[in-house]
Amino acid sequence: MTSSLRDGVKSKTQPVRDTAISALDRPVPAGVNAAQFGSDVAADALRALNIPYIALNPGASYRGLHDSIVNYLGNERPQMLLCLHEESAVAIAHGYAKVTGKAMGAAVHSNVGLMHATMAIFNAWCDRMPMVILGATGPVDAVKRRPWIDWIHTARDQGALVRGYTKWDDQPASPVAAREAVLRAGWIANTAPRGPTYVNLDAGMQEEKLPDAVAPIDAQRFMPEVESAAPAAMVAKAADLLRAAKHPVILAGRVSRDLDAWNQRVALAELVGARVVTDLKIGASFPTDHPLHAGAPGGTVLAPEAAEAIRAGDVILSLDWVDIAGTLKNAGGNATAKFVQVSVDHRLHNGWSMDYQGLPPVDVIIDCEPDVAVPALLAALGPAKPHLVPTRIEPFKPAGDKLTVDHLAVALHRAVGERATSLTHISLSWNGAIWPFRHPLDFLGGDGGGGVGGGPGISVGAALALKGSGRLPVAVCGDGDFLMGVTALWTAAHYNIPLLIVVANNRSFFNDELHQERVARVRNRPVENRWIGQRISEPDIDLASMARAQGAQGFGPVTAVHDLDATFAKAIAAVDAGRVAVVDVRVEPGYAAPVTAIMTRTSD
Ligand SMILES: Cc1ncc(C[n+]2csc(CCOP(=O)(O)OP(=O)(O)O)c2C)c(N)n1
Ligand SMILES: [Mg+2]
Repeated sequence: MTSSLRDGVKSKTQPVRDTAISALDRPVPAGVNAAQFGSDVAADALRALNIPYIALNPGASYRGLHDSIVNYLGNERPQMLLCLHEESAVAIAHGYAKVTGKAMGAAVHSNVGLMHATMAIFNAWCDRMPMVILGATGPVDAVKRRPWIDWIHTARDQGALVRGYTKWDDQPASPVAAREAVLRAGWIANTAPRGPTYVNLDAGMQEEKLPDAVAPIDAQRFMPEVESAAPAAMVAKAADLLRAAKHPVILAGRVSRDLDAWNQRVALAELVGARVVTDLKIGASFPTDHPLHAGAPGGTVLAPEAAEAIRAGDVILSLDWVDIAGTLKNAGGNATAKFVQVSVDHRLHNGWSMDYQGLPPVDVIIDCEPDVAVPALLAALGPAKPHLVPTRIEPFKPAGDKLTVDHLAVALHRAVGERATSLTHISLSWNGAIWPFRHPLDFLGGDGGGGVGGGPGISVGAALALKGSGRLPVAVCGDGDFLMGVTALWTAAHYNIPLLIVVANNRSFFNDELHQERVARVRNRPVENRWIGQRISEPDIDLASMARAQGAQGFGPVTAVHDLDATFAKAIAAVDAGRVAVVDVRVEPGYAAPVTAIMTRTSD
């Protein structure tokens, strides 16, 4: 791991390979040093992408490529990370990208593996995270197909399964075309707006013996680093607006994990005196205990202070905010403010997925990434003022003595103390007021697409990227989320990726209990029935045993507030010793009062 990760990931740095991981799954030397088959050429291109790992679940459609990675590349750069489900393979690549900003690889078998992978690909797409997904089809040439199995695993247009939520896909017809496709897939995935790409390698092409040696190319020249610049005229207009603003607001949205860029955002907010709003859907973008931060960060529900700041704002600067129109609606509207949008996201929008959200009013658009626009705005606005002193947030005191998610969060925060910690995932029940974020890696954001089950895999991928950085990776998952993605933990256990997962176990798909309550209220039917078809009990599931079954260390169930501290201390010690630790905390069902009020309201 590069030392810069300790201070903030430079978006252009790649973690170096972890020697404990690279010592695993070593093949006997195959003595192969020249490409002989179609898939060897694709493997060469994969190596040129400079990705350390490819998370996969195997399948005959890509047995050619599988052999090339093991016996031609020697299972390094990329090294295979075996996963028990395609959804976790893709989620691991997603989590890795959340930390590094860079694409990892994932490989999934034919149409069926890709079908398993779809939800995780959608999550990564909505989260604008890069990854290169390699897939395969049975032989396109029907003459080469094995009876039955190759026929069911061959589809006319396999990429169509994921085309609505990938940036680009291809099915190259020759080894040289496959090389080009893999390079293009890496280049497009890593270029903003980032996202998953998919290359479908014909089994026949992979297994074809090369008639002649393929002439080498200088692969890096085919993947130029794309640096976009902030258009000067638009920066000047935005700076004029901000300079004249009396109540400026910054919506700090999708930004990098870079610490310099973080500090520049703080400088900009301080220079213009803007209130800043952040969002739990995405990674930390601004210190949440800074005096200019408006209220606690929220997800679907805005803190009252944030809503008030937005309503009162005269100039609102969005740094690639996920949903300007929806946020305005939630805040109660603002018909007079001028909007400045900094984003390249519009380049990605398509007709399949509406994750682009409502069309917002925009008076000035700076068509580049926020990390590029903010220094340009600072330069246009003149020297920054001295830094403000951070506010002291009063310690949060959970109400009552029944164990709630708030008790869990307070005790967990106390248990990690002052050490650098990355929250790799949070539960739907999370209360943003408890845990302040002071560094871009303190919080990595949500699953992107609202696909439950991503939490464990995303956290394994993030922990992989953080390994050796000195940061403690900690995930808080709902029990529903954990149960859907639990087998991702085996991959973490096998490859010695330390990680702490705390399960906020309310023994329910509780979010949907609130939906049923709302429907019952609207229809004047008994709300007491909201739990039916939602509760995960009788029998209660032994989550610690499920963790142990994957090779992790399982703790709990913790059922009393006074047992939290000692259990978290033991679990963190296990993570420090290199283990995956899972703590099952039995929490009372329930969300924070404002969230419950909004979810169960009877009017729109
Ligand atoms: C793949 C998928 N299935 C179903 C849903 C609908 N859904 C949204 S939240 C939720 C409950 C999740 O349960 P859990 O992780 O335990 O969190 P809790 O609501 O209990 O806090 C469900 C089923 C979804 N978003 N994604
Ligand atoms: Mg639950």
